[in-house]
Amino acid sequence: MATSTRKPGSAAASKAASPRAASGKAKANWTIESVAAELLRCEDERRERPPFTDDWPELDLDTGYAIQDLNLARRLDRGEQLIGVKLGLTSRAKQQRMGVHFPFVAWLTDAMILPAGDPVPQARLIHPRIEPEIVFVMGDRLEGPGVSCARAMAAVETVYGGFEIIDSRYQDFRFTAGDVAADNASSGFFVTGGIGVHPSSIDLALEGVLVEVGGQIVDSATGAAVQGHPGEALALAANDLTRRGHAIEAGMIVLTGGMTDAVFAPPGSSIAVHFTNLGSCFVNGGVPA
Ligand code: OOG
Ligand code: MG
Repeated sequence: MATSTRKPGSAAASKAASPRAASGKAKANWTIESVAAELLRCEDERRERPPFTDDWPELDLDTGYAIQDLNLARRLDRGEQLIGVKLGLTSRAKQQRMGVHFPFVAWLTDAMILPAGDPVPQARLIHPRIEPEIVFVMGDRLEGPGVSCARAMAAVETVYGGFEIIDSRYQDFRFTAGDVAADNASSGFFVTGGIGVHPSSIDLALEGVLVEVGGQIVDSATGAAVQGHPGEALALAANDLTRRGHAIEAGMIVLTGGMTDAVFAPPGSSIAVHFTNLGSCFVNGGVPA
């Protein structure tokens, strides 16, 4: 894959948490390396924890991205393949729920693919939630700066409906932008639906989705909920990644962000997302881990 893994940025890498003597309680002296290692341990051990910014308020978005990139390198070192990118908090519904009011970008590897029809892998997850997303498969490489929605859409080969299973490593999904960027935007698993169309054959701003939990429709949206048009989210990702020294490569998958608020997916639950033109995807909450 041509996309390189950036070394932790020197500006961000030089920041570290300083113990707060004033509180009278010794605080962990977090660094980019130690936060990255702790997040991967939490993921492997299915362990939730408080957000790092409780101890390290200076952990900002750029520092979070440095941690995210370090953990991408660790994921690749252990044999995972980089297959795409995901956007987080591109809709107002998601931003309002999570209390972070701007979008950001994270990585997808092949370990995050869930075959359609598989249950939620509870044994690998802490508190999974499901959100419907418009998904792109890229035909051409996309690199900023200055990528527009139109140029972004011209680089898309196929559009799918799908859903993401997010799983924050933070207790109660409580985090700041820096925490959640570090945590690879709560990545867990994702599923793409069975109907793929060329972008010119669908009006994505008007593409509707219904979210069904246990046979009841609990939420709905159209593609316009995602930055006005999911192509705007793709352009945003290309421009943001260029700033970080990366590009969106041909063949990559792009999850453009939850269109509605996410719904919990405990064992025994039964969830479906129904798109106007892009078909339906179903997932079973499975059995307790
Ligand atoms: C952050 C991940 C957000 C989306 O599509 O907005 C995300 C979270 O909500 O825990 O994947
Ligand atoms: Mg998502």
